[in-house]
Amino acid sequence: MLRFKHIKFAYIAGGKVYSVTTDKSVENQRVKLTVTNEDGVISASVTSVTPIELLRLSAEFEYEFKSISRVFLNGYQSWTDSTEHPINGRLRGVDHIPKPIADKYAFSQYGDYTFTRYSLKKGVMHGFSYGYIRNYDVYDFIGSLNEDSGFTTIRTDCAAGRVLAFKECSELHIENSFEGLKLYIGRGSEDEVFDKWFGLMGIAKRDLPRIHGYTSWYRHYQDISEEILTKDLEQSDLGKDDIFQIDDGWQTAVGDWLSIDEKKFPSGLKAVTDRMAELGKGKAGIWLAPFVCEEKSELFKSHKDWLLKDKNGRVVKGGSNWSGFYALDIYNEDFRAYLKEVFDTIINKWGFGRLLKLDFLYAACIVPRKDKTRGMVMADAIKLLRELAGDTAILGCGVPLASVFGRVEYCRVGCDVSLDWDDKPYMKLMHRERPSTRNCILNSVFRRQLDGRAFGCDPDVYLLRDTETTMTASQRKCLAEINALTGSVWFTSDNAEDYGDEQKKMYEDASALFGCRILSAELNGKELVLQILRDGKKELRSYDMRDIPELPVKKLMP
Ligand code: 9PG
Repeated sequence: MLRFKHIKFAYIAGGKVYSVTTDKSVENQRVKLTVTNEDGVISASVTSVTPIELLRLSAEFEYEFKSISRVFLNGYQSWTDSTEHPINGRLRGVDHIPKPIADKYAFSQYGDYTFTRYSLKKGVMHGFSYGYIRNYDVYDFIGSLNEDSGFTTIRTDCAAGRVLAFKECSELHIENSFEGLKLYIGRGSEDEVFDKWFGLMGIAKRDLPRIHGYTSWYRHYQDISEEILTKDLEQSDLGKDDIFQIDDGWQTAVGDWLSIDEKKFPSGLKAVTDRMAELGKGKAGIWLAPFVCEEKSELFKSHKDWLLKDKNGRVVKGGSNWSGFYALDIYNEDFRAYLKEVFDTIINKWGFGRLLKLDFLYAACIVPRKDKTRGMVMADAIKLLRELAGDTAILGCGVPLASVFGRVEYCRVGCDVSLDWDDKPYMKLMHRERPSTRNCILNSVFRRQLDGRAFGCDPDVYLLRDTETTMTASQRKCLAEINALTGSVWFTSDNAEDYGDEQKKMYEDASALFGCRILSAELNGKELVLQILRDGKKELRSYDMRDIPELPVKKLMP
């Protein structure tokens, strides 16, 4: 069990720094720190009679790590690699990347790199919102109950037998009160600890149906058009309730969501949703990234006041996709009005009423404010999206997960798959959010407990085709089977017409796993071993996680 030691609290008042280490409530004339520890919930909240600036609020625990212990710490956002590690594990940030390259591609913006210290020491690892130490089938769990007031970083130092939980609050100015840390600490089986945690958060289990469908991304990337999509649609075997989701590439520029690329879609997007209805194939879904705009967009050029600024008044990059992109300020009223029009147009005028894939959401909270933590900003951003989407289902993507618990129907839990197993060798130098089929699979497995509790997990697509890909047949089979076992989203970017006997067999085998439960998952270096329950019987399945030398790419014949 994680044993609570004490709280560390520090703040600035009247230009002076004050700090205290305590396991119970303390107060002075100015500030009160209330510490409670009851029924597995530890909290530390702050009230003050004068304005103060917070510096640190953390809880320390002792833990006896064993050599067989496995450590899971949830990565910052959807795409961040999140897997179990041995107790001598390490995480790599972006410090190893030469600075000019890291700056050029704004690598630090995708994850936690600008505000989290990465250690080179073995066993020093961190994550956000929740984590556990697993000894065989016993989970020692730590999970925050109030991420809307600020994100919680959980950090282990396995060699020192220490676990720390930091509430995001440095530079936060408060006038009267701050909720602070609120942590559930529990021990039990997988179901016991996860059920208890979601119960304490007041998030009820939801029976979200598995959605089946097609997304254009991993077939055409941005190269889509009315002609291409109509052909995909006609050749697909989608049923009327499946989803046909148009991904990135329909807009003239990221950010300009009211401007459809007319060269690609001469009859507009309504023509595509109409065609779907006509064919009785698929319900309409679409991708957009509501909180960012690329450098070459009209929005970037003509609405500088909508751009998010850091404390020095500088615009904030979100990363290097497209022509490079910037974050937008969700508190700007004109920008909010624009988003309202965008959602109304997409849903009601163009007919995308079934699913919105809302992407790159982390950008909204890259910089905290004096009066709001990142967690507060992200919560406000998701509230806005929920209002704008109404009853249309949201598939969240590129988002700190705790902010969307119970608030979106579906959410991506890993990075992008790619047409390679672990992308090109030089890509391994990139950030933790980079595309990698292997990393995506591991995230799906080790975040599987969120499925049906937090939202329906989106493990990204399965790809069975043997054209354009360097993945071996067993790697493609692994991807499909893990998607079937862990997710509530069963999407592909393959064209079922291209399937030969091998693909058809893989499809049958994978979809036969729907409804089977993963009882345990062990990552032993190169091998992932799952114990699953199929028709009341236990079954072992093992998957090779090695990066096998690439195969020559078979090109798709025109
Ligand atoms: C559209 C794509 C697809 C995809 C999304 C997202 O870290 N990265 O470099 C990175 C690149 C692309 C990316 C995510 C991360 O893809 O996940 O499914 O919709 O946007 O542009």
